[in-house]
Formats: sequence, C-alpha cells, structure tokens
Amino acid sequence: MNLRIIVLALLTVLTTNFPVFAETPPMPPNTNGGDPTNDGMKHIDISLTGGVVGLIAHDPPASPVVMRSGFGFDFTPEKFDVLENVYFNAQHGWLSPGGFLVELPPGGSIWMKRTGVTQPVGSTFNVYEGGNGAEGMAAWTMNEIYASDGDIWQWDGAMQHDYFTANLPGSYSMSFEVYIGDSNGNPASGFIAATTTFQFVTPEPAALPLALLGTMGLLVRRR
Ligand SMILES: [Cu+2]
Repeated sequence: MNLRIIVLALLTVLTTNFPVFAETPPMPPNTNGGDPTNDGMKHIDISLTGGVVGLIAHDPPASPVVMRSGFGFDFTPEKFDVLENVYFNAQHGWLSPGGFLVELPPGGSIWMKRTGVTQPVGSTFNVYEGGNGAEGMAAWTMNEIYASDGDIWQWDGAMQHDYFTANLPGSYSMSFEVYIGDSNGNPASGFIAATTTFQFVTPEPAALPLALLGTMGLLVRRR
C-alpha cells in the first residue's frame, strides 16, 4: 500500500468508526455553525398594540443564521435523535420582551402559522418543538411541528426556540404569520396579524474538506 491509500484508509476509519459518545445537544444560542461572533439567540420580539401585532427581529446574530452539523453525533436522550446526521439550528426564537401581552382578548392567545418554505430540491426541512433554557431541555417535547403550510402552533408567551433541521447543503427559509386567535386557533376578529421569515444556510462546504486536509497533513507528518 502506498502512503495515500494508508492515509485514506485511516481517514475512513476515523470518520466512520470513531467511537461516538452520547451527549446532550447544544442549547439554542450555541447552534450556530458559522462565525462564532454570530452565536446567540435571534429573537423575534412580539408586541400587541391597538390590536396590531408587531414583530421586530433581533440583530445580531446576522440573518441568515448558519446551521451547525449534527453529522456523526449521538445525542441523548433519544428525543434528540432527530438532530443526528442533519444540519440544525435553534437560534431563531419568539419572545415578548414586555412580558405578558395584556391586550389579548379573554381566552385569546398568540398563534404561529407556517405560510411557506424555500428549500433545495429534494431536501427535507423539519422543525421540532423546543423551548427555553429556564424550562430546561427535559421539558421540551421535540415533537415535529409546522410540517406543512397552514400548520399552526399555540404560543404560551414564554421564550420559544425550536430546532430546525435540514439534510442537504443550501439555503432554507420558513415564513410565519403571527396572529391572535381563540383557544382553537381560529383567528379573532379586530386584530391585525404580522409576518416574518426565518432564514438559514448550511455551513460553507469548504469547511469540511479543509478540516480533512488538516487531518491528512497531521497523519503524513507523523509517519
Ligand atoms: Cu431566546
């Protein structure tokens, strides 16, 4: 065997058979797979004034947020398996910085409705229900939400970060309408909804080959 074959064989072993240890997934602020200066939570600040829903996107972190890799990871407990072998990000979140929205009608709540997505052809783009750090990961369901356009989700007013996953490199976005509804999600009359779009990209493709080249260089030098 020449050196190149040995190195490639070693790389294959390292990247496919290296023992993987189960770990808890990163919290939402640490799901950025790009420039670390863009770590942190990217909130949509929600307000309700005079019957009008207001949405303000917190910036930085910059949009689109960069997903991080879940390839080769073993996340625990089992509900976090959905983050394995995909890209994922949970930086986008819903927040009411002014506390409870006092203008809500009796029995009313805030609802989010998925209104559209963009994604590479043939890709999968999913969302799993998370929560916030104060509740703790144990309280998060990680159930799939927003599976199709028109799917709705009821917000309890606490900070909410969900995990968005994608299986192919590229750009992704999901658009939402935020509206006031009754306990079943039927829109309440007399309120004006607002819309926003969460944008994502996968890490630069150059990042992985460079890391592999670095490993190869190390192995060659060690010989
Ligand atoms: Cu947050």
